[in-house]
Amino acid sequence: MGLIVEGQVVMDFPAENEPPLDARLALAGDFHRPLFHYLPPANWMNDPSGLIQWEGRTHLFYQANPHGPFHGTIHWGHAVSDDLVHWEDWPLALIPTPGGPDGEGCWSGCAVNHDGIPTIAYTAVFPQTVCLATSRDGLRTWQPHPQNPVIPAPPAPLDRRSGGHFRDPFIWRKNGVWYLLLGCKSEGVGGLILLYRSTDLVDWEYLHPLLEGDVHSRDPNWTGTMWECPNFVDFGSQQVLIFSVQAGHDELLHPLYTTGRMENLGFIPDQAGILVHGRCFYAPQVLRTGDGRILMWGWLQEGRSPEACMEAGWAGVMSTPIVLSLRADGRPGLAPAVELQQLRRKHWQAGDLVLSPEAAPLLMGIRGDRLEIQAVLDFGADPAALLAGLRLRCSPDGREETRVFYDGARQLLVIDRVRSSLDSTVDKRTAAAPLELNPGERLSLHLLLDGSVLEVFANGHTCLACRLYPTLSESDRLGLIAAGGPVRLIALDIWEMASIWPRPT
Ligand code: DQQ
Repeated sequence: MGLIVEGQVVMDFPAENEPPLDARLALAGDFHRPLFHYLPPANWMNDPSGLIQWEGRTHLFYQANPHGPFHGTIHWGHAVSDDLVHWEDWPLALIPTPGGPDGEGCWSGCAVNHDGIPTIAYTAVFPQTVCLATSRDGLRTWQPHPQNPVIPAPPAPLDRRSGGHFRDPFIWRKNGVWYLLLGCKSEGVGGLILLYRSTDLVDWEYLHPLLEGDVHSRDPNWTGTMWECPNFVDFGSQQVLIFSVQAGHDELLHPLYTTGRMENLGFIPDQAGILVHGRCFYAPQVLRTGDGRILMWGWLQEGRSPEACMEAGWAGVMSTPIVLSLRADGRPGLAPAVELQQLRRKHWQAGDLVLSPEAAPLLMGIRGDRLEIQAVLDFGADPAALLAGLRLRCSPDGREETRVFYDGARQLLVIDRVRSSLDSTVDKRTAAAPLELNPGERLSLHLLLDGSVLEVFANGHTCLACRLYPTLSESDRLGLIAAGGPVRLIALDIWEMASIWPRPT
């Protein structure tokens, strides 16, 4: 059951006869390990893939390496939920077939309901091709399609310029026709999203690039060299493309969005930006739920070394479920799904107090490393000179702390990790997102802290995520910050959050 890798014991993925909960228990006590965000029992995970609702249950597949906490021989892991919050581990869904088109891995893709037959479209490697798998037993086991690969190579015009990088099928159906997007690159030009269509999911006609990047432009954001994991989200009057940006070789930046309108199989772009800031949240996938919401999960990357992941025995975690909407100003709205509220336990409340720089108040008696925090701050008529927010994961001696604040002068929402850990090997770069407050607009912060995971949502549209690795077990204190002048704290709510697993893990 264990595998020795370079002197370390690495948990092997639980086989059918080894209940996943036991594998989870083996990692209990690791205070960096999240308890209310989904992650596999052990080892590696990356992108969410194949999100689908089937007979009232939500199926979350994900990129998994069952043989260790590193990216290699990628399989599809599988978890199932009744409420979007608690998950059951199911057996691996896709396993590379030696000698087959996916012999070296089953990379990202999607799942659709093909007239009653659950069908996965995924990236088989190497070379990168699109393959199908179907299930006849309620999504438990999956069989390869006899005509695999159904898209065997990049389209002729991109044969050489893509360098074979074309992957991550995303499929939807409109008026009886299936449409498919693939992420791609054109050397020296930029990232691409390719559009295909089909009537049977097997024969695909390549149409054209739906969106193209410009590797030479930085306006409004650099869009990198390769686009991965495209998503098409239809809000009726507007459509949104979401994709993740790779820079150079293997450097993963962040997901971008472009809003616009799909017309005559073309896409007319409108606004564009970074969907989630912090260089941690990557490769999101969306799911339209039965009640009409668009939910999104992303992969929260580690911010520690491969050696630290080997020692921990796990790497990668799924983001919280995020509701994606389109706001009146045409920008995406982002907020944690309300289902998370069932995990709220002990509650602390404070309100209407003035945070003055002289008395940056401590939150006495409140401790925790699994918390939901909501704070409403009023910066008054001129926020330009002010800075205010929260301190968390603080040690009593002040050696470790992470600060989350709004900097009015720079109009930035900031996660300052410079002193987040005494470990010099972990990522402690400051993460920031632009955020402009309209005159009189308050700042509504919504934080989710879960071991090493920190997600920050602000004013229903700005989102930052990153990882924290404090070394001291007592780094679980909280405090408030104010600088430049007084800021009013209108309301503060803090909840301890329950684990999503039935036994302590
Ligand atoms: N991860 C997958 C690829 C995808 C990348 C491989 C994004 O299919 O492009 O695990 O993280």
